Amino acid sequence: MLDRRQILAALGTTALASLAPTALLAAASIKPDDTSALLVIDVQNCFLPGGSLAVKEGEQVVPVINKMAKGFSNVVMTQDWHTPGHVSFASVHSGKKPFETIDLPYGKQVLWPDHCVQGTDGASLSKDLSIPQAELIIRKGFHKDVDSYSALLEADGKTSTGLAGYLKGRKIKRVFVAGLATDFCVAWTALDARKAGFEVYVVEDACRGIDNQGSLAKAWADMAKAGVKRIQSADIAVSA
Ligand code: VGL
Ligand code: ZN
Repeated sequence: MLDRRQILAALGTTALASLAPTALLAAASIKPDDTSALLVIDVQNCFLPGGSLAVKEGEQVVPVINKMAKGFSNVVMTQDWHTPGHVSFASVHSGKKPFETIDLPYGKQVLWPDHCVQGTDGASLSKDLSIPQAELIIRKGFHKDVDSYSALLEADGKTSTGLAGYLKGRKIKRVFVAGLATDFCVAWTALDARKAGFEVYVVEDACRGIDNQGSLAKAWADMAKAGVKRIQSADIAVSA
């Protein structure tokens, strides 16, 4: 993607006059700074083609995220990291199938195929991610009886993962969220980051959703209501 300066140089002043100014300003208008962090959510083998909870087109987020990450000096990645026999697995609830729900002490829980079991290949981050500067990998969902879609707060709504404290300690004010899946871990992370006081952007083309019973539309509606900004990767300048 050309940045504004390159476009100006390429067009020259005559051609430029014929272009609407808004078209120029729309390109790469957001410049991540030292108070910005990219959160790369759960780009793990289980959520990619061939994985036990493969997200449709999940692999397509990888090149988009790799490119976008070049614009960030702060990158945090997350890893869904469940115990064997985790409470979110349909296989541990007799008579229940994946994508059905049950009531747990902390609320409604969608049940999933077994996925992202600690130390397994399925739980590994995609080998195609190329973000050498990533400074922290935060694991979540490691308490056997509590799920954690959010990278900040477990599903009981009170157990912190420590990520908000980390980001605040590093003076981060804006977070950009990308990865898998839009309607679960990305959305819950974005909503909790808003609650924790961060300015939050979700990069739509750097995410893919599961969309179980309308969950994708609901997630976008909840995020809009909470003041999460929905952007595209092209809106972000690659050089910080
Ligand atoms: C996720 C379902 C179960 C996600 C994690 O990363 O969005 N979804 N565990
Ligand atoms: Zn999970």
